[in-house]
Amino acid sequence: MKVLKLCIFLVMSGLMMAQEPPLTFNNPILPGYHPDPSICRVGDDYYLVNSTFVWFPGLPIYHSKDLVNWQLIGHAIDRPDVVDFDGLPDKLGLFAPTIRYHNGVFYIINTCVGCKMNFYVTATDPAGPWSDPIWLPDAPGIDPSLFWDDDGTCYYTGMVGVEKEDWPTQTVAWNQELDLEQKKLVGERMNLSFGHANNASYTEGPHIYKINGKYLLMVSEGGTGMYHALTVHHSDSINGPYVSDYINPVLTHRHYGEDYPLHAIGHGDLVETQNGEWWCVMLGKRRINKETTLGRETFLAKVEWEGQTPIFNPGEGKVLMKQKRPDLPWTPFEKEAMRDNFDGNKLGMKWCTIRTPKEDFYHVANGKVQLKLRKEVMDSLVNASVLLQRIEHHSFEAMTKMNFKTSRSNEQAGLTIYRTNENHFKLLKDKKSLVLMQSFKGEVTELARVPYTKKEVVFHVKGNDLEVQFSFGETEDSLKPIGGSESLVVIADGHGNTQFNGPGVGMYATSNGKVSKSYAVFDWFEYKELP
Ligand code: 6LW
Repeated sequence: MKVLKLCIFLVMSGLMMAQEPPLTFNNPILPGYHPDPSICRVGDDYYLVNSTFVWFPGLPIYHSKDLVNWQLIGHAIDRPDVVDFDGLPDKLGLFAPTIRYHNGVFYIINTCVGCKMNFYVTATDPAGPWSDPIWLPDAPGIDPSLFWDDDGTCYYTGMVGVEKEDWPTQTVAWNQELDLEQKKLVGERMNLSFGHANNASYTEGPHIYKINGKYLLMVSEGGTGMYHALTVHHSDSINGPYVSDYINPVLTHRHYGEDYPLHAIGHGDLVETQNGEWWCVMLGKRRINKETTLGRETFLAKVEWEGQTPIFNPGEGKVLMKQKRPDLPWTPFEKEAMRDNFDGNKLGMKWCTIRTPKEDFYHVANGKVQLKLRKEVMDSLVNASVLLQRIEHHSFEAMTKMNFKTSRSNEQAGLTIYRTNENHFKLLKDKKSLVLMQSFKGEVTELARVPYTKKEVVFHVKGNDLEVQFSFGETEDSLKPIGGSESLVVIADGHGNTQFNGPGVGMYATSNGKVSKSYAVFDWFEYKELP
């Protein structure tokens, strides 16, 4: 009996040890294409939103209880009729958002660049439904934020260029009262800050906080690349004057030089936990040999105060890839299965398309996705029949099983890695072959072609840092390479790519400009991080 009790004790202890929350967390907290983060807290719950440009649905809302484990709970822009991305290049669309909570209502304020500009949406449930956009035609510039003062007045804080630049790329952070009853800006517009540096470029991403009765304005400056930085400015009045903190920049990686593996740190938003800690989410770019293939990701850093001055990771002064996690209840969410078997009657929330769909082009039934072949191609600035999920790791593999046969030479379907309409890979099945194609700066190259006429095919892609290898087979156990080791520089920042968005991997079907009644049927899609 004693032995049995000892065994039970050891097993239980093992289980308890197994569930012991970690002491640290790893950055990025949201890997892959998660730029321009904004965060708010409601009680013990945290909500975070990112920019998404022409991905649809847009403005993903993530929920967390511990600032480390995040769960996608919805999108603020998820109805095709509320915004129109048609004709927009991949670098335009939904720029930096801000999420805030006031008197029982969630607000997300944002800019649809190239499509009616500044607007806000509201919801009582952050998972949605969100309201239709309330457009603010009088609000210039981008990067809007909201702040409620103690007297209940709501202020719109934004950034805009200046008419007569005293230095190149000079911009200004400004604010103005937002009358939420009339749903418009009212009163005088006030310039708050041109940034800290006397040649601060792209002062943007402004947020106002009121801490111990003083107003703190935090902005980004330097632009969303090598010189990105966070600076803070103080005032006793909401409309200023704002005095720059001597410690500026309070956070940057620009002084670490070109070879540092984490750069472009900036575009931050502060949050105070229910336990009185302060943390900041911000964007950053991880680099391999100076290349950024995953886009701008979301990072987390501790903030402590010395008077009115925020000190980021005291003693370190930089974003850390691992650090002591926030003093919050460890709350992991159930991980999604690596293989999406397309159960149910709709796609999981991680799936997006490019630009606003004008018609239903897929449906989910009987554990399959039926992707309609349409005339539209992903090389054009339209919504084609493409479904993507974010690539979130430098070492990953993706695989899908497709059922598609055609007698028409214009019909194709298969697997894609997509960054922009001009920079992507396609591994497609057509009338009698499988063809691997690369589009780089708009130049299309056929990398490989193999004869293939069977109805079913499994496509596979494996990414490892800057290399990628595509494969195919009748089953996932009989994969053979197609093409050689190709370069993921095709989807890296620069090289014709916007640095704003990020890469996705997924499914694509097209009839290349001709009418078609065909469908490509996908049984499952698998994505996983490789060790
Ligand atoms: C965003 C601006 C920025 O609106 O890039 O990194 C723009 N910061 O603040 C697009 O992401």
